[in-house]
Amino acid sequence: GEQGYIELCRQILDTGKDRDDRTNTGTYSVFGHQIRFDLQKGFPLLTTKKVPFRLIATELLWFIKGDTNIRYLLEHNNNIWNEWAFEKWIKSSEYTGPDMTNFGIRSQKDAAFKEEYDQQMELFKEKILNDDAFAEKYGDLGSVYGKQWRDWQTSKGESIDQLKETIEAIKNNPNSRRHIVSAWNPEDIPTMALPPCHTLFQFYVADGKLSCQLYQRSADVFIGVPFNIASYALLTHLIAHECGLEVGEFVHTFGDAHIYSNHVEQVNLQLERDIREMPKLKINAPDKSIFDIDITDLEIENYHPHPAIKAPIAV
Ligand code: THF
Repeated sequence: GEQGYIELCRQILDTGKDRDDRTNTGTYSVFGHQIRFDLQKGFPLLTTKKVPFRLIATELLWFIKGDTNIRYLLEHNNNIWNEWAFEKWIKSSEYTGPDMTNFGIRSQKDAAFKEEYDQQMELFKEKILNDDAFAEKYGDLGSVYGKQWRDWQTSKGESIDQLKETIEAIKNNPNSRRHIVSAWNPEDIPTMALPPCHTLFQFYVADGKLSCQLYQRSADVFIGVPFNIASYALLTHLIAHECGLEVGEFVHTFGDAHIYSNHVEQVNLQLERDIREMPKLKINAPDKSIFDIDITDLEIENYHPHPAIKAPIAV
């Protein structure tokens, strides 16, 4: 449960290796770790800081739809993938605004630059929302999660709907050991905005309960992991709902689990806080399929977390 998350944070700060990374932010990291959540005991939205369920749910529904364009997220007031699309835009020959190279790091260190960046980002978002051709070209993140889950391209030019096939297999052959969805497609890695961090997941059915295990190759433990836990817990609930099963466990397995050096202070604050009772998830759509459920069908009850903690995201 949440205690496992807290222990992972402590372990990284106590024993983590100090390493440079792709984003040049610097991290402390451990390799290989596992946390388990019993979904019968409540929905694992962390209570030691407020985690925005609405953003997690709209992102997951976006994956489930097979959508890879941030326009849908922006329409739902969800900004968590903007930086990755924006990066593609500023690197294109059509971009003629001020130099935005390394905008992530620079906007943390330079207030005047941050103002310029915020302005360019607003213009970018407006264009994604209002200009269809622009959105098609620059809103798309390439073959990220939604594409691989719903429309994996084979060498024969066919499409594989991994998510649908896995759900059918859970219904028809629950004991199978092949309920796997992979987002890791070696051929597509070079054309992705970001190679998938949550790489592969597997389902398991026992005693009428559906469990899910995720292998996450790279984990931003302070910002990303609270989102990832809730996202896969929600996916497990939605598939269990679809298949007439109860929920079992969510097992979260990590490769490189890291805390960015500019998150250490925030993590230390979170570690001082006591863990509260887990909230409950309600799916108010008894007969809807997982492919039709929308955000208004989902509700979190009894969520009384400690306040949110702000931190910069590494791009
Ligand atoms: N890159 C990095 N460095 N960390 C990640 O967690 C991450 N992701 C996705 C892709 N690349 C990543 C993006 N997911 C937020 C949360 C999840 C994201 C991106 C950003 C974020 O900013 N969360 C804020 C709240 C934001 C808000 O309220 O609008 C937070 O404080 O939690 C992990 O898969």
